[in-house]
This record gives sequence, C-alpha cells and structure tokens, in this order.
Amino acid sequence: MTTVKLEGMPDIETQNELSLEEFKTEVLQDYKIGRISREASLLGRKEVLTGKAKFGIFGDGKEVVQLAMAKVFMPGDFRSGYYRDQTFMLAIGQLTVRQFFAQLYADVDDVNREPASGGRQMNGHFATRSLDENGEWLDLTKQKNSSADISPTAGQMLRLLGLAYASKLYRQNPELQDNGKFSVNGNEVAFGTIGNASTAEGHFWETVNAGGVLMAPMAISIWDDGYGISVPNKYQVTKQDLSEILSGFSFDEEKEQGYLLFTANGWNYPELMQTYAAGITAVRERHIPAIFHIQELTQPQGHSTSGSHERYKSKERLDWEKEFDCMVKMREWILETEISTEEELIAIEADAKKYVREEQKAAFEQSLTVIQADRAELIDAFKQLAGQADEKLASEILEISRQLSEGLDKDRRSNLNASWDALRLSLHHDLPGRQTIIDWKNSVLRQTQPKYSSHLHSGTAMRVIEVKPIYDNHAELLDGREILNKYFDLLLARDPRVFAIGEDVGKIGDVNQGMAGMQDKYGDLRITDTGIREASIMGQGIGAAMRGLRPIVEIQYLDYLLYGLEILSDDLSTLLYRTVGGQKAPVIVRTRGHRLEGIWHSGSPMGMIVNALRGMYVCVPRNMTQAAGFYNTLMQADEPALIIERLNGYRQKERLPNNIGEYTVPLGVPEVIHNGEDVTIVTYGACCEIAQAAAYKLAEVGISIEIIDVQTLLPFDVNHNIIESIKKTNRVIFFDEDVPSGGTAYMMQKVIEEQKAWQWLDSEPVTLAANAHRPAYGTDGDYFSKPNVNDVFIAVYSIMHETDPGSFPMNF
Ligand SMILES: Cc1ncc(C[n+]2csc(CCOP(=O)(O)OP(=O)(O)O)c2C)c(N)n1
Repeated sequence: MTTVKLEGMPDIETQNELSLEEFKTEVLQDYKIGRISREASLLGRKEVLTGKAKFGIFGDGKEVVQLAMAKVFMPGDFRSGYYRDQTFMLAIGQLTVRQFFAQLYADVDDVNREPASGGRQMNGHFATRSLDENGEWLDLTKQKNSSADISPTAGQMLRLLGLAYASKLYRQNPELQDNGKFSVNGNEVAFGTIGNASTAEGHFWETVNAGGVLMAPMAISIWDDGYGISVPNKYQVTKQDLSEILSGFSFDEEKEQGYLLFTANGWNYPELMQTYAAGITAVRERHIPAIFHIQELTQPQGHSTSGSHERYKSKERLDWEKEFDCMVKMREWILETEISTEEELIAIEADAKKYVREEQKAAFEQSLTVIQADRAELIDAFKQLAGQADEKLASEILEISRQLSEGLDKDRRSNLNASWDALRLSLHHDLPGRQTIIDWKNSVLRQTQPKYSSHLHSGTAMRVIEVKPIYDNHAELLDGREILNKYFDLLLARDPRVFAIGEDVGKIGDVNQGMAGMQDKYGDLRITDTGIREASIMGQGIGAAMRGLRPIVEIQYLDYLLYGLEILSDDLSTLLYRTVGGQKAPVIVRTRGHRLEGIWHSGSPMGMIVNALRGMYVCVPRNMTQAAGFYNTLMQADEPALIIERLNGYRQKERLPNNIGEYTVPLGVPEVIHNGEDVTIVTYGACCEIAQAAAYKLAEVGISIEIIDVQTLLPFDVNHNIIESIKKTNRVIFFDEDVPSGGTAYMMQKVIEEQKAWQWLDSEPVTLAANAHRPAYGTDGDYFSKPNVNDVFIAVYSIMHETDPGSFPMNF
C-alpha cells in the first residue's frame, strides 16, 4: 500500500505503489470508465423506451464505489452480485460496452458477443466464463471471475458464502494445496453486492450469520440508495440504519469471529478508495469477512425502465440526488484537486459518449444479422410462392411479405409467424413454393431452438459407464447405513475435493449415521457441522462447487428441502443453462425422506421437486446399495443432483457388494424388481417395498404384477423400458406417496404420453398416491394418509375385477 498526498485533501492510500502522476492517470481512467458506464445507462434506457429492447435496469448512480471495488479485485477473486454492477464489470475488464448492449438486445447468436448468458438473461445479469467450450475448467486463478447473476434479490448471497468458503478450504486443507486452477493458498476474496432493500431478505441475514461463523474471506458491499423500487428504508430496515443493526456482527478479536464493518459515502471517491484498500487487505490476508455499507447513493434514472421515480421521490430527494450524483461529485473533486482541467474532462466525456454510441450501434446491428438474413430468404420464398399462386392467394402472400418487410418488429417470432401464416393460407394449394417455405421454417427452427434450449445438462452423468455390483456367495449382510458409510469412507479417502456439510453431519455423522466416524478420520474441514440454515447450506455447496470442489450438502429431512428449494431452483438448476455452458456447480444434495410420520417428517413432495429442479437430477433409490451407486455415478460426472435416501432403510439389512466404491448405477434406467404378467406397477423409493409386499398377497388370489423401480425421476426412463412391460401386461398403475397429481401424474405423463403407452392399454391407467392432505402422525396417521399394501392390493384387484368380474369378484 502507498499513500498519495493531494493538496487540501485527506491522504489516499492505494493498493499499488503509485507515483502521483500515475495516480492522476488512474483517476482519469476511472473517471472515463465511470462516464462510459453512465452513458451506457442513459442510452440503454432510451433503447428500451424507443422499443429496440424489452427491458432495462442499469447501474447509474453506483459508478464510483464500483470503481473503488474494482481496484482491489484481483485475478482469482469472485463476484456474486446483482444487476447494478455494470461499472464494476467494465472496470475489471470482464464486460465490454458492446457486450453490455448485446445483452440488452438479447443477442443469442454468438456467445462471444454476449458471454454472460448468450442472450438468455435480462440485461444487467453478469457472468464470466469458467469453462471452455468442452465444459472443462479454465484456470480461474488467472482471471477475474463473476458468478452468474440471478434475478431473485438476495439470492446471490447464498452462493457468495460458498465462493468464500472455498478459499478457506483451499488455504486450510493441506491436501488441497496443489490444486492448480482454483486457488493460490486461499488468497481469493469473494465479493458480494446487494441493494439496501434486499437486505430485508432472510437470505441476507442467514448468509451474514453463517459468514461470521465460518470466517471465510467474504466482502459484502451494500449499495444503499435509500429505496427498494418505491419503498424507502423506513419500511425495509429496523431503525432505517443497516450499519447500526449490523454492528453486533463486528469482529471480536478474542472469539475470532465476526466482521470488519465499514461505511462510506457512495459519492466520495477518495474515501471509497481508502476504505476498500484497507478493508480488502484484511479480508484477503487474515480471512476476516467484511461488510461495506455504502450510503448516499443515488439512482438518477429510477429503478428500471418499468417506471419513473418522480412518482415516489420528493422534490427535495430528487434535488439532493442531482447534487450528490457520484459522477458529479467525482468530477468536482478532480477539478478541486487539480488532477485535471475542465477542458480535459469535457473531452473525456465527449469521447465516452461517442464510444458508447458507436458500440451500441454495432451491437444492435450484430444482433439483427441472422434475423435479417432469415427474413430476406423468407421474403424470397414468399415471392416464389406468389409467382406460382392464383391472383387471390398471390396478393395475400405478398401482403404477408409486405407486412413483414415493413414491420417494426425485428425478431425471429415475426419471421416464423409470417411463414406459418403463408403456409396456412396456401394449405390447399399444391405449389412447389410451399415446400421452400416449409424447408425455411424447419431449418430456422432447427438452428434456433438450441439457442434457447441447450445446456440444461452437460450430459456427463449420462455418459458414466455402468459397473454392476458384484457379490460374493457369502456377501456380508450390513445395515443400509453401513453400506453408505463404507462408500463415503472410500470416496473421502480417494478424492480430497469432496467435503460434506450439514446439520449434525460432523460429530455424530448425520442423524442416521451414514457419515459416522468420518469426521474423526478425515477432519472437521471435510465433514462439517453447520447451523440450521438450509438455504445457505445449499449456497455454500453451490459456491464451493463453482470453484472446483465436490460438496455433498445435506438437508436433514426431505420436508426441510423447501427452505433450500428456492436457491436450488433459481440458482443451481439454472446455472449451466443460464450461462450457456459457461459455469457449472456439481453439487450433490443429500437428504432422506418418505415413510416416516407426521406432516413435516414424512413428506414426499416429488411433483414439486421434479418440476422445480429441471436442470438437476433427482435420484430416488429404493435402498442404500442403489444410493451408494448413484453417489458414485454422480461423482464421476459434473452435474448437480438430489439424492433422496429412504428414511426407513438405514437399518434394513443389505448385502455388501464387494466392489463398493466402484460400481455405479446409471441414471434414467428403471429396473424390474418383480416379474409379472397382469398389471405393471411403476414406482420408486420406499414404495417399492410396499409394492413387493402387495405382490405376494396378489399372487395368493391369482394375480401377477410386474414392479418397476424407476430409480430416478429426473431423468426418467431414458430408453423407454417401461413401455415394454406395459406391452406385456396392458395395464398400469403409477404408485407413490406424493399427493394426487404429484409424482404419479408426472410418471403417467412420461409413460402414457411420451412413450405412447396408451396404445397398449386394455384398462384405464391408474394413479395411486397419498391423500391430498399432509400425512398425519403415528401408525394410524400414516395408515389413513398414505397408500399401504392393502391400497395397492385393491387398486390392482379392481382393475382385474373390471377385466374379469367372474374370476375376481368384488366381495370386499
Ligand atoms: C425475491 C425478489 N423479490 C422481488 C423482486 C422484485 N424486485 C426487483 S428489484 C427490487 C428492489 C430491490 O431494491 P434494492 O435491493 O434496494 O436494490 P436496488 O434496485 O435499489 O439497487 C425488487 C423488489 C425480485 N427481483 N426478487
């Protein structure tokens, strides 16, 4: 650090060794970036209001503090922020103005033009690329990293915890020292940014608390402009003062926990430079987290293009915002300190404006090239068809063509709609020109759809080679939990990147002891107890996995997944998709569920889960041997997944495969666990055992059922094996313990509609699920809430009765 002295001003400490001249050059460079960013906001808003882009949200009023933060952001560091951070992204060199506008125009045609989201995300959602085009890690220590933004405010806090936690593990776990691409001795700081109003979210406080416990190098900046859209701090923050309420978190030297707390005004360039320089050094060197509460920020253009702030800010406030606009104040300071002259600043401002305009134009034109080329081809095809058509049809086709070429809508949708209109109008005309339009449409669809749909999964998990379990003749019989335990032991021994965290996971080895003894053997950095904080446990895993680690993060009971579901749905399961393969987080979420008792200890909300988590895999093993196989498969892949172990399976005896740790269970491959002829039962998890028990009772009355364990709900029966069973039995029941129209409806759609099993059915397809209410407590509560052996018996028997009432009388 060095001190720069300016006439009449407080000394400025800067991170680098700078001469006064060098410092002045840097200040002007910063001013220029700030002006460029401001011009981008101004022009961006105009582009939306004139209809060239759909929506805009910008970082105006927050430029100067972001310049200061950028100064201390080093290669290897990570940002986890939100939509106001364009100046920061420009200043660290990870966003160009052209890219900024490419995102505003939702340019999907070239991910290099819009590397954050390939045109999939709203503007202001920033990200750098951690992966090469093959999905392999780049050297993250050599680049400045930004984890991919999401829109739910405060959602970025949870992953921030994990990004910081990774530095802690990389520094403190000696086995991880030689890790190459992710860390240099854990020196990397995770920078979080959040708006003042979003600190009212639970995610913020949960993360702040967890960060103070973990003591990971996390630097949270709060951009406080006094409002959250129209709602002032009075309604957001107790006593309207975040610094005051955060003061209880301040660092305690004796307890070695807590935060370094800083506050500064967002318009004060020298103060901000000093604050960040001093603060981040401590975070980086000592791994003490810090919070920077940056106040007196403004929002010159209001919240977003959806409204105007004149509606809710007083005239006094608006006047104050003009006066304390950070770029205005920085300019005044530059002139006062004689760092530069009025003329020079005017020249910088003019340059910035011109540059932004040029880049915006280039971005706009680029975003239209494919659309326009497609349109030109289509208009040619219309001409061709009109030339072949009778007078009436020709004039109608030419009218469609005219509307398309003269219309203001420069999008793919208008092109495709016009092609459909022409095809519909000419439906009964046998003209060769129609085929040209059909070919055009199909080719455009084929080329365009992946631009919006690709990268939901990387596919690596599906490519893991299946290794079947092998059993000795006298295979040892163990409790299910011991099988898991043996697997985790082998896994932890061979892969130092793996760590497990969760409530009660550490000292007692989780509530069902699958991890028993692991902490003693591998240490508390590998197997770690956490606070009761499901959402940030998920975030801790997500962030750490984004930095090359392999977390197993635990939700103690399936019912409590809801606390963490938001972030799994919004962040983890969209990550690969929303970055078009630019970032990944191979987190495994471990939980246990089904078949216990009471409303919050036996839920099985699979419909909710599979529909919220597209982008993750969902494994529902029927026993712990299968569970261990799924863990092993997923550990060889790089995709996030949820594994739901069977709560009542930990103490059931299973044979120990002698290749435990090696065998894998493929995803999306159902297994026939009971052969039969009359009715197929499609089920999973704990219900497999119930169906098996019913099979014996049904056999007594002459009915034979085939039971299929689907094993994974996402993906679901990728090779369409289930239909082979239905071709044989011609009857099917979808059975689980979710609410009606939950998991069973999902399976039914997959099999009846997708696999076209309806063609083979002789009886109507049936779903057998729990009652619509949540499961009551106790043995009888379970009996009267969830499907049991008798219910399966009756469901199957009823089908057989309908088929053959003589042989199967309904005398119950
Ligand atoms: C979870 C969630 N709730 C509501 C919204 C809608 N929303 C978007 S921005 C915003 C205000 C955020 O205010 P603040 O955190 O102060 O940030 P600022 O926009 O002022 O920088 C709201 C309510 C959202 N995106 N996410």
